[in-house]
Amino acid sequence: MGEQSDPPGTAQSGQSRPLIIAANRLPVTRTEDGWAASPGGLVRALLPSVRDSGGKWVGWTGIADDEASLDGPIHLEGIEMHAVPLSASEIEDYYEGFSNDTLWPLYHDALRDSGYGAGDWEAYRIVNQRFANILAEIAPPDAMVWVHDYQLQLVPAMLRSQRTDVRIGFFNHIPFPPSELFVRLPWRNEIVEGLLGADLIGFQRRRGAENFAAVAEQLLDATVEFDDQPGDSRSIGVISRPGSAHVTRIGPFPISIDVGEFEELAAGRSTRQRVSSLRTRLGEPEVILLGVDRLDYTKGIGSRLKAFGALLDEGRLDPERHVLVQVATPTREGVDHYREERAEIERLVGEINGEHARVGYPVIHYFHRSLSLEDLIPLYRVADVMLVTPFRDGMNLVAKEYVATRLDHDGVLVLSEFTGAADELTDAVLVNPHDDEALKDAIETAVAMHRHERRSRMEAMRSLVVEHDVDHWASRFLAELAG
Ligand code: ADQ
Repeated sequence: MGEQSDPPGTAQSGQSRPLIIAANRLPVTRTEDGWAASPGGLVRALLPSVRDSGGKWVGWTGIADDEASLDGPIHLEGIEMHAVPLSASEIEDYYEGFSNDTLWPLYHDALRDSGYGAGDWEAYRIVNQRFANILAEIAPPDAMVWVHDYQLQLVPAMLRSQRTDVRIGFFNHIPFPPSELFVRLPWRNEIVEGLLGADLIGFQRRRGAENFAAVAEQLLDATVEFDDQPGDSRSIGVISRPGSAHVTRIGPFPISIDVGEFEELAAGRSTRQRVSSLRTRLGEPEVILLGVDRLDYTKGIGSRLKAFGALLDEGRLDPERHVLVQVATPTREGVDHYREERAEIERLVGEINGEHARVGYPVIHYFHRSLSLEDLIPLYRVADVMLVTPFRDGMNLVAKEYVATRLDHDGVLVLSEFTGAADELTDAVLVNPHDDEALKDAIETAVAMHRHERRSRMEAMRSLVVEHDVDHWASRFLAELAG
């Protein structure tokens, strides 16, 4: 871990109210013998506080019409997990429909054909109410309830109307859009009302908090006061409404990763062995470029591939010296836009390899699959240039993971200005991914960067990531929520 931090929600916040986490998915997977925990960095950061405070976890198991959801809580990792049952049609309407086909593109200013279906909204409302009802039933007196992400924006107010003793936090993992976009949403007032049920709303960036403040003022006649000057990346704003004693604090809480885990795996013997064999298997190129993303249209994978292909076409990169590895995790395959995105990416990979590959040596090595950390980290270690070029991204943890694994203080990060990570990782080669020429220039700059400059930029980024790891994030949020 980058710094000695107290478990979130306990020592730093000076209290130990039971901590309840609510998120769309429970951190569990079904196995032949029952349930297994499936913790990522975020879950690992929160589990100790939930367990030590006698807290609980609430979410969907990931299985439609899961009868086991009705069998009572799942006991794993020393905590009680409460499953929220969802039917197949609710998954289609609440999750794939309203969450992923309406809110996701709108919040990422990735506007597609309008997907504002009243049926999807109704399912979203019903599922949010179900979460709130379960939380109201299982939360111990005076608990802190931390609700996560855009699938559950109505839960704070729905819970507050049933339980005034609990403190309610909400964290938005994705961007919060500017009001010009947000007000397209037919149910815009309901969403803002829902969120304002919270005592504290965290955003990845200051800009998200400001965007939310603007819509609260515009739509609900709220008053917002920030405790500092606009532009301060850490400040807290207070939102109040006429005739209501309840106030909501808002602010930026940039999320991070479990740095210690990445460093440990990166330093391990098996990683070192895999790194050298990977370079050999890729044909000993001079420069290995890497992209690692969920296969999502917001991640800008297609533009990145086109920029790489154009640099080869123009002779600015050389297929014998430069190769790109692109790993794309399958995601949301039930949503049409995702199927179209996959087809386009695979067409581009075929086209560019068709033009530039030699027998036995593709210029793009493409993998459509999810990798274990044991397979992912050697890729980060072998990559001379990491390409993180989303059109919009709340934070982007891949950028931080890459930096955390570079124990050699080498490697160049090309990073989109439109990620939350760009606020902190200012020593990356920052780029506007909508600008094709700028994208090509940024890749070329990264490939040609001198070792001395690579080192000084990576050292600066590493010290920032090491200091601000996921425990730091969780502790700050929970201390503010308790305060
Ligand atoms: P995501 O959109 O999923 O998260 P990101 O932050 O990059 O984006 O996290 C992706 C995670 O998946 C990383 O931990 C990465 O290692 C992993 N991953 C990606 N491809 C993989 C592969 N092929 N195999 C295995 N693992 C892979 C949302 C928001 C982000 C925000 C996070 C956390 O969209 O902006 O940073 O939540 O708040």
